[in-house]
Amino acid sequence: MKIEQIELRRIALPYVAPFETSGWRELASHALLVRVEADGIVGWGESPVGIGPWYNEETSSTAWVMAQEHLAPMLLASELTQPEDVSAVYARVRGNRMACAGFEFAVWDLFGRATGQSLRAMLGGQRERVEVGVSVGVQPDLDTLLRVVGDYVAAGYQRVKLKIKPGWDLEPTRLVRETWPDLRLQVDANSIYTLDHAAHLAKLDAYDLLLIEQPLAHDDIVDHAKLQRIVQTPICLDESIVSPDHARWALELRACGVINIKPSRVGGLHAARQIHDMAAAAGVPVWCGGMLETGIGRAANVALASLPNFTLPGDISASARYFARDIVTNPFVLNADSTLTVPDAPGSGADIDVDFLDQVTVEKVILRGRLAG
Ligand code: OSB
Ligand code: MG
Repeated sequence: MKIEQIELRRIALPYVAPFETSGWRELASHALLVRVEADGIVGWGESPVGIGPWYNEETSSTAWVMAQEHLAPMLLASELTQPEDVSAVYARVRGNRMACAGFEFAVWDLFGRATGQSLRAMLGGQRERVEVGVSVGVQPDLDTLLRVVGDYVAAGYQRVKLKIKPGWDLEPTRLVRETWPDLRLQVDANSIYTLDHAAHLAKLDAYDLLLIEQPLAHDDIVDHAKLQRIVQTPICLDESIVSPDHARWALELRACGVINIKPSRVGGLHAARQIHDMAAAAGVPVWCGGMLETGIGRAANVALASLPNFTLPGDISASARYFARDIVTNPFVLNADSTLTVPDAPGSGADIDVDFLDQVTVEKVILRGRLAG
């Protein structure tokens, strides 16, 4: 199969509330969307890049440039027999994995729609529903935190993740744990601490947490291995695992007890599945992280999370937790058992709301392959 046409869009889609981590604050999705077309069939993908290089090195602007100057032309020049081929097309690209992932998702979606297979079936997923939780940003004060967490618990979320940073770690965690003794609870530091904080981080062991996510540098594995020997709670790596090789290094060094897999962070679903398989072989559980995706990226995450070693709840909340209105006509809704239902329609199952998408599109460009003959 040859991709005949690629449409790229950058969007600005406001969140229902600002999202604040240890290092940045975001008010809207600035994702790059990729629409691929071949033989009259269409596939959509999302690169959930942020406005600045705060989570990883990519931004909405770098992805926009990469997509037009390199990634779209490379894909248009390639012959594809299966979605996994996209990894080979982009093997020469250094970094820029989120930009690549948007194209890769779109090709999976296209192949699924062309063959009538759901993304879950193509990936080998088994579950019909996946357990999910909610990621709660840094709040202005403890009263607000209790109200926000209380609202999510009341909405049916059975697992909560708190964003932490120095000055907003032990107290918020203790308070939430005391208020909800049985809640499945975990924390995420987004790379703000150093090994000097090891004794401080070990105090989190008192709060019966599922895991402590990415406490140390975004590109570190070795110091996390040292920290895991001091802290009892499983360390979970997010930012540090950008490829299957990085997962292998972390597993060999026992740098973490859990891996957060975000397909966008590792360049796509094929690499994500490889990491899933390696972690399963090592006896390390994984869960699906999120990047505040729209309904397009969310569908890819939900399908991936149906694989067997995704045994911890994902950061894949219902669409309403992020957006007043999503860019799909079939947004994800939370089931009473704190799960989302995995779509079984062909491809990702996401139905694009093109009218609304047009309203939130900031820039759009169409690229075509060289005509045959
Ligand atoms: O570190 O997991 C993270 C959002 C944006 C960037 C990084 C992270 C997050 C989240 C939110 O924690 C997860 C979600 O609900 O999509
Ligand atoms: Mg994280």
